Amino acid sequence: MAENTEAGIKETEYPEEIFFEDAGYQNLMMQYKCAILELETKFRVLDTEFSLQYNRNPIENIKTRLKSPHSIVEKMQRKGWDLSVENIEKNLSDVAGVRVICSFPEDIYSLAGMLTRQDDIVVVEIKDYIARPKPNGYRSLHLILGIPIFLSDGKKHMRAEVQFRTIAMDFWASLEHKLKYKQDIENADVIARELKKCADTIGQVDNRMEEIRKMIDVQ
Ligand code: 0O2
Repeated sequence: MAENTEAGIKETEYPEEIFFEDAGYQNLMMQYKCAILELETKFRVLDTEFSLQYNRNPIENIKTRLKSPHSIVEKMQRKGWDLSVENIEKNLSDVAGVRVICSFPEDIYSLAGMLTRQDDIVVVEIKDYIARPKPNGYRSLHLILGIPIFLSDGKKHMRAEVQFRTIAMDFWASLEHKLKYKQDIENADVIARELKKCADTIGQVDNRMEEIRKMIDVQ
């Protein structure tokens, strides 16, 4: 908030705080929350049906998050976009985020296929970091989707990011994310090399576990 001083009106250090209290921003965030709810329900329905068909649950866990005001400001500044409700909606695809943790790599592609074949879902972009891991070893399947939400005054399509990972990929990514934000780390390249080795091992273990499950399934 701006404050009066002897020298006159002093600019606030955090003018964004006013923006984030704005009704337009709050309304947009409410809509993203609805998109998260819609997606989460779709995944729970698919998991329930899959478990009856195959006698196991492909989804270990679903995590959802609304991008924090701090992360929104950071990304808008990094990309050079002015902070406005319109610009957030137009440019950011990951304000609504859903992370689906699966048991096996094959489940990721089955679930992604089942979801994207639904006729109310629009596929905006697919980034397959499992088929093509990032140079640091990061693995995950990212989908940017358009999903309808039904409000009192009609239907609206919202964009959302879905990340699919196995338990092992998620373990790696969570740890790597924490380490990345540590300041003044010594031996950064040694650590990066070790993380890459772990990521590759994890990729192999995921595939071997899937083979073992298939061997058990045929019995
Ligand atoms: P948070 O807190 O997870 O939401 P940009 O978002 O512009 O940097 P882009 O192309 O949109 O780039 O990103 P991309 O590749 O689709 O990845 C976006 C998200 O994927 C990240 O969100 C992470 O959640 C995850 N991710 C991508 N690469 C890595 C990685 O190397 N390590 C880990 N641990 N996670 C990764 P945010 O924005 O970082 O934040």
